[in-house]
Amino acid sequence: MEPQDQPIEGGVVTTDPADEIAELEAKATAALEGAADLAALDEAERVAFRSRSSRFARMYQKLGSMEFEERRDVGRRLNELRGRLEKLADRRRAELGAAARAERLAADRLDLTEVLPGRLAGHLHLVTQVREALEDVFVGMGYEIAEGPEVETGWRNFEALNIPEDHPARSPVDTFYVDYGEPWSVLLRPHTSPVQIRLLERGVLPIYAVVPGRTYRKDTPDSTHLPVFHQIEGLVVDRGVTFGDLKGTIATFVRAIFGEGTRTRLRPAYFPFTEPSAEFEMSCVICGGEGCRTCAGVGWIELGGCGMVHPAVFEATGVDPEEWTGFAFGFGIDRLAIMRHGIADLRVMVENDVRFLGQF
Ligand code: 2NL
Repeated sequence: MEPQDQPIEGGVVTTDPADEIAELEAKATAALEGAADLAALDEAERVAFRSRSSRFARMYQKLGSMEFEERRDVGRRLNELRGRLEKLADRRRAELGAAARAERLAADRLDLTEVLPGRLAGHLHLVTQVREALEDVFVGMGYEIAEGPEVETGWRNFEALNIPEDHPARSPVDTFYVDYGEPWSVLLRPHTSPVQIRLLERGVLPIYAVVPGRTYRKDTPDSTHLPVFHQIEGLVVDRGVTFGDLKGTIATFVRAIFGEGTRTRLRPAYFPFTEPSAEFEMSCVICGGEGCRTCAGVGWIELGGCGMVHPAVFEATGVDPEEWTGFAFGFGIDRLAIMRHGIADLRVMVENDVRFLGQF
């Protein structure tokens, strides 16, 4: 005799409805959870509570012969049980659906890098390779990589960077504005600095970050300009950061990318978002500083700009300039890539001639 079977007077064996519901639930739960595919789940559902001959349906039919109190009680339990089983079946159906989808995606996967007879193997674009090489160098120095949106607010691109209202970079002659929100309030970022502004706004300090990404300026393409290009900017904010730390960081990454013998120098410059500001240059990759056509005879090649973060940038983003100090730098990844690989013209990067790009 099963424990839930209760003998009652007259020797008739019957079952307490509460025990029967519990047993039904245990069996149905096991069947639903154990269903190995969608067909098995449909069948388990049918047997458990959907079909008219299910045990669930039979218990429902018995309600008609019960006294009012018991009918109300058992009816409520049955309805609650149906709710739980339906939820369980829905969950299992979602699990099985996700598994089937993952299986289908894995089966449909096409390896586009596979070498077809007579074809080149695909590989990362040169700009991506150089970007990843730069990221590796900075990750090795303990920096994090940060990314942000390419469509940004004028505030994060200009006001927060202490760039005055009448600065030429803000005019629609230089910057692509987007017709969204207040006039002139949204644009395609002309540098990656708005991502660093986001890091400062977040207020999690210290910051050691590099920000690589695509940037947009209304430049006519020539050997040194593209309207869509890539930048990487660095931002360090900590207590007691010096200009010497900045110089050492630039010297270190330039040697890592261009070789240990490469020298770097800083020359005074002006940016509204740094003070003091400098341009950084490296010894010419072609002639090593002797003077050649690539470096126009001077032995040095300009890479980018840098400086100590201006207190106005800290103030705009809610960072206390009395407590925190920082440096920042920025340069073009595409320009660095053509320098590193001795390419004379930036435009080859976007012409996408695989006979050219396939060499790298
Ligand atoms: C260049 C010059 C530079 C920065 C970028 C920066 C960012 C923040 C605060 C302060 Cl949030 N500075 N970025 C600083 C100096 C120069 O780039 O010639 N880029 C191609």
